Amino acid sequence: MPEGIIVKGIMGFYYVKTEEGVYECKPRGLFRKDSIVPLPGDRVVISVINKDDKIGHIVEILPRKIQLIRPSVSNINQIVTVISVKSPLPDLMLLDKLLVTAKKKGIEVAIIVNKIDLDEKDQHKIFTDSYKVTGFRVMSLCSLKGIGFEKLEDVLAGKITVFAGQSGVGKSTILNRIMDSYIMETGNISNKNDRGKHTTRHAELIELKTGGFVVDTPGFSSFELSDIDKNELKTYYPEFEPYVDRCKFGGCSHINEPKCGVKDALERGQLDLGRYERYVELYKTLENKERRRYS
Ligand SMILES: Nc1nc2c(ncn2[C@@H]2O[C@H](COP(=O)(O)OP(=O)(O)OP(=O)(O)O)[C@@H](O)[C@H]2O)c(=O)[nH]1
Ligand SMILES: [Mg+2]
Ligand SMILES: [Zn+2]
Repeated sequence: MPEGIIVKGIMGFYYVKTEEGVYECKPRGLFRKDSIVPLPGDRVVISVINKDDKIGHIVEILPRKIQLIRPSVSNINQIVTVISVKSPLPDLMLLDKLLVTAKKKGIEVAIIVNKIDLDEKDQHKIFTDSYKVTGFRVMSLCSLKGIGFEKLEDVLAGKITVFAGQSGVGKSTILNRIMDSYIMETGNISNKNDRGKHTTRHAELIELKTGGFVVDTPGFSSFELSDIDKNELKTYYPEFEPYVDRCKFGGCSHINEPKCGVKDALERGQLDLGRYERYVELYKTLENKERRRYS
């Protein structure tokens, strides 16, 4: 029986890409009983009902490596987080929360700074510099003029990548340009809300010419960390790692403790102050949440 990957699911039908093409499949009754819902990204085994019409049944879902809730996809290897220099201005707190979440799930991350054509004062350098110390890959892009895409295509090749970030930063424009065609709807924020577009959109894996898939997502304006303990937060900041050996106290949170390697590095200008301040803010938010839960 052929194996394949679910590229999208609509109204109970799943489109499974196999070596012999894309099959339209219904899940066998079995899954419904176990309340397992197939997801885009799932590797599945199908039984072929009609080879010419490409109709089949999903008979087995292979074990999931990773599952995201929003968007609802499985087995992704990479998140590309997009910010723009301007319109909208970057919400770096939102970006950091996404980076923390990806680290926690063990998913690779790259950052795109888009709309560099709107950059008057080389602001994008401020963002790229402050995130270069994190070790995450940072790329500057102008998706309108097609600048910076060679590097991006390298980063995407062979992987399943989700694009995420605020509304209006240019995620869909970037994907349309990569695909060389108009696949995703783009536009300004107010138009979209009028049409209520986001409510009906399904996550879909779009196959790249270079191998691999990309998934567009609707932008969001807020995002909460979940399942993260305040004491584990620091482990998702890769740039702290070279300095934690110099902290006097084991389990140092790098906030109030004396003789802290991270704070020393910060004073020497080896770490980015904004990133650190947002770390402290996130830590306090998690601390308050935990306090409320235990009182
Ligand atoms: N100046 C400039 N505008 C851009 C660029 N990339 C995208 N835009 C514009 O930004 C607007 C929003 O782009 P979209 O691609 O729809 O943004 P999105 O991130 O997909 O937004 P959501 O789907 O709401 O999350 C559109 O009007 C685009 O034409 C760019 O590099 N430079
Ligand atoms: Mg979009
Ligand atoms: Zn410390």
